[in-house]
Amino acid sequence: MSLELYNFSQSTCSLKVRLQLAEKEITWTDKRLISSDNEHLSDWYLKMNPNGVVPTLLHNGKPIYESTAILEYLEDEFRQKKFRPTDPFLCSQLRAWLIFVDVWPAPAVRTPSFHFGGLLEKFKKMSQEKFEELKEKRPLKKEFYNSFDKNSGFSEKDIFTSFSIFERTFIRMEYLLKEFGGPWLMGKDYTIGDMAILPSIDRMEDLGLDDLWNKRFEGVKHWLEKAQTRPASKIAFYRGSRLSEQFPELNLGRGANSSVVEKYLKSK
Ligand SMILES: N[C@@H](CCC(=O)N[C@@H](CS)C(=O)NCC(=O)O)C(=O)O
Repeated sequence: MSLELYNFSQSTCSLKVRLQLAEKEITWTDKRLISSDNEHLSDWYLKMNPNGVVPTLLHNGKPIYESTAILEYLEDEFRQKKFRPTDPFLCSQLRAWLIFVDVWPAPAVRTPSFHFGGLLEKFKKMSQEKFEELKEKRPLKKEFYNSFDKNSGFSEKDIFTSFSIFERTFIRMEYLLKEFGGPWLMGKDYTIGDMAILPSIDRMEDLGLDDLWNKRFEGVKHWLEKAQTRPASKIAFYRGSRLSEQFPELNLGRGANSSVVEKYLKSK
């Protein structure tokens, strides 16, 4: 059996799958790409993943892409240690949540990641010509790369929109925790629903934006602490996979951008 994961160390979408592989204790090969090398835009990679993004799972030579599709695939293929409910109603609730994550917080986390997390650094060093060339090569992300200035990042309006999407996410999480009785989003069992959102909220914390939920969404705060301390989370978030570790000069980490959050909360 061969199982390879093409991924970036810091990528929130890759982390969803790394969390699940660690939880299920599956042996896999780390095909780690470096985002600034742009190998994910090369012809050989686009043959496996026409979207030109990570992650891609290669299982016995078959490429599986879209992180949520990978989570479901691994549940179907590797039955040991299940992280999806068997009850059809609960399963429908889980799927609705996975769709919510893909539509709202997963794309929204890119704005603060690029703006505060050092991801702009590689573009600052790149010529405008090269930047334009790579933008054209991106099968799905051209519009996103058009929406920011490669030297100064995003507008305050875009950043605040991302924050309000996270608030919407926290409201939904508080609802799920209450509805199914916790401690996890789907009730007593940890599922791929928790793994799907953990990397995005961990990222917001790493960017120092945790005042968005501290003191305001207690359920989310406790859920995050509990999820981060799972042994599998420690494996997936290995040293060097967080932006605060990749860009120590930015002094990221809890509370680092609390003044931005304060401004946002006052503006509401
Ligand atoms: N919906 C996709 C999104 C994948 C995605 O956007 N991946 C990012 C890293 S988290 C990426 O590869 N970015 C490359 C780029 O922007 O060129 C999934 O969940 O797999």
